[in-house]
Amino acid sequence: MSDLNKLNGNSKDEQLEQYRTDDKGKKLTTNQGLKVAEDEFSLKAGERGPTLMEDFHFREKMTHFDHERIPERIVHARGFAAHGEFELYESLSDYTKADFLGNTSKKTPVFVRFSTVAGSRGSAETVRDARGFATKFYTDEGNYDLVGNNIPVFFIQDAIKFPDLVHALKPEPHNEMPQAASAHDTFWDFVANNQESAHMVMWAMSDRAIPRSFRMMEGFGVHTFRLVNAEGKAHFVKFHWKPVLGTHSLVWDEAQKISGKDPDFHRRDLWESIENGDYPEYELGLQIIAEEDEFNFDFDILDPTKLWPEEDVPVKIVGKMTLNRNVDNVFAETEQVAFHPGHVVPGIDFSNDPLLQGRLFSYTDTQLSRLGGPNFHELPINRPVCPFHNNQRDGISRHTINKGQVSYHKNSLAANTPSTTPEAEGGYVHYQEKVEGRKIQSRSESFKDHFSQATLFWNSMSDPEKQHLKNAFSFELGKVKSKSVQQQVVDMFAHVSLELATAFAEAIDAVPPKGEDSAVTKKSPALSQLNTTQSPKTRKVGVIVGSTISGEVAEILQALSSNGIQAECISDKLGKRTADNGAELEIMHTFLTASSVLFDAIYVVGGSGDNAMFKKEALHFANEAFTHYKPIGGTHEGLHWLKEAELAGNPGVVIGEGKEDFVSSFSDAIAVHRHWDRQL
Ligand code: HDE
Repeated sequence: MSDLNKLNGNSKDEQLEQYRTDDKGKKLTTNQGLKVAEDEFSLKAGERGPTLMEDFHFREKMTHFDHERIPERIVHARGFAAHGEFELYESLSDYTKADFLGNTSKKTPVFVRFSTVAGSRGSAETVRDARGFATKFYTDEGNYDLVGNNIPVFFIQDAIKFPDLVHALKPEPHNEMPQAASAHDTFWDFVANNQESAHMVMWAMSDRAIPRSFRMMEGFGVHTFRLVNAEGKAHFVKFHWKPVLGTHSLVWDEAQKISGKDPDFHRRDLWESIENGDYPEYELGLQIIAEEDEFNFDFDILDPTKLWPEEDVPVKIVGKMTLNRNVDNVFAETEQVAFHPGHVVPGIDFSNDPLLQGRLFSYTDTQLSRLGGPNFHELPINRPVCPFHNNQRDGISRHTINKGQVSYHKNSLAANTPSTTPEAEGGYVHYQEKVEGRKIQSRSESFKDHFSQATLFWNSMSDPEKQHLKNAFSFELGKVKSKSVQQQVVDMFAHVSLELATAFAEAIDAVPPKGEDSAVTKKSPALSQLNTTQSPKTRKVGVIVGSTISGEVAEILQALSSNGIQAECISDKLGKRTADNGAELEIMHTFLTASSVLFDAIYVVGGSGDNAMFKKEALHFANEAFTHYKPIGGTHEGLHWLKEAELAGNPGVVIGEGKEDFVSSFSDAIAVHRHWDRQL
């Protein structure tokens, strides 16, 4: 991390600075501060004798090591995080009294952790899964956590079913397979027998579940929350994060190959972008519904399996979050951060969504075993930047030294302090919603339509996206062993789309569905990724260069870089190469260390003196990129090779003699991201 980014007036960063330590250049000591003279050999009775118990340094070092691990998160174990800040474009004080949403002159420090859901802590990152998108805002009124996902709906409607969902999704207990995958019997058995999952399953089988980058995915608060203004007036709200670079995905074959070639693909991408100064940016959007309009929709706004179509309830863009600093220590920050949807500030409140209500219990509870006790709020990453005082005391690993004799409320010995704060002065008061009813355990009638929005999602997809859905269902159910479960899923998704269910029924040799297709014809264009922002910025191009390099290539790479594109050279060996105009190029990868799947585009230059093996390797990169619909460029020798291989002439394959034309056409092709109109 560059020191320039540190201590830039960011109050969380300043607070963390007190806890940072740098061991470089220091003397090695025990944890008691004793200088250590020997760290390579334990204390033994004689050169070849047994180790002695009195070797306190050995014991301390080994004991600490033995206890280095903590339980991984029960879900969202595999994650990566970064620091940043949030700026507000316009005051929302008409809707909420939350200071960080009212005051446009403030920059609020944030910490964001992205994650997969199903896999364990060491699993690959490009698996098919929802992604967690959890943001901690360190506001002056306390921490506010927006603990969301990159999919706007959820599998279940009531929190009581979460343990069942997760048991079904996680590796099967008798043989602990498969890791980080939903393609197995128990998951699909759960789906077929809990049909409220239909809508989220559509998202999970779509390209949304294989994002290209954490920087290129949307975030959603999922539940309906409440904004409450200073007059006590409330509105329902849904939160969105919109990535400035647009929402982009991998293709499934590529995602699986990346899992082997670079299981850290997403964290590497985030880490390197921040190190390069290409700071990931997301705009905050709000969908707002007046309380009096609660019942004006053909779905229940409390149902977390439903989204609010953006065409019906527009997303109001209100601010921007920029991630500009990597962590110093992944364990201390990313692993120990504790999010909780119940961490709110005045002006933000809950709705009666039964999934949200259950989450409000689970998130503190889980930290007690994960972080070992009730004092996890004292860990540096979790501390608010504003002061905090109460009568909570003691417990495992208490850091705070509370002075004084009083630790109870009410008291006279400390003049009844710490004292409560009236609402008008910033005390949190729960929204006084009128609630009455019988105690019942049932599903509301208004939560019983499981398929209309699943069909809305299907209807909104472009042709390539529909094909990807068919392929994903065919893949996942192709891995399911139970014929009965396969058939149940076919019959279930016939309610969503006959075309979809018929396609995967054929692929898995199940009985094709019969009956009427869904009557839902509505579409929401905002759901298709074909309608997202297209930009070549920060795209990574693998440039295949040979032993001799024309000076023009160095100029082309320079011009691509001025369009925000990152070019990295690949060849048969590492090292520096000098182009014929004297420019120096660094070969960062070889055919062994790189793979086309790690790049957004491939540019083949080649070299006249290169042998047949070199050309074969170069074309292997180009051909694989072609099957993943990626932009391909060719100049110099590469131009002829792409022609010979019959790749030239296809959509998204740019060959060029002239530098200017090539750079602009190739940059445009890169901005498109994937060329679906290619005939494979
Ligand atoms: Fe979570 N979830 N969840 N979840 N969730 C956890 O909390 C839970 C749900 C989400 O980067 C756990 O600290 C229940 C929806 C994210 O640290 C746990 C239910 C959404 C993260 C938990 C849900 C999420 C978690 C595990 C159903 C999107 C990772 C570790 C009622 C809005 C946060 C932890 C991080 C983590 C419980 C459903 C998002 C066990 C009971 C819906 C992003 O408390």
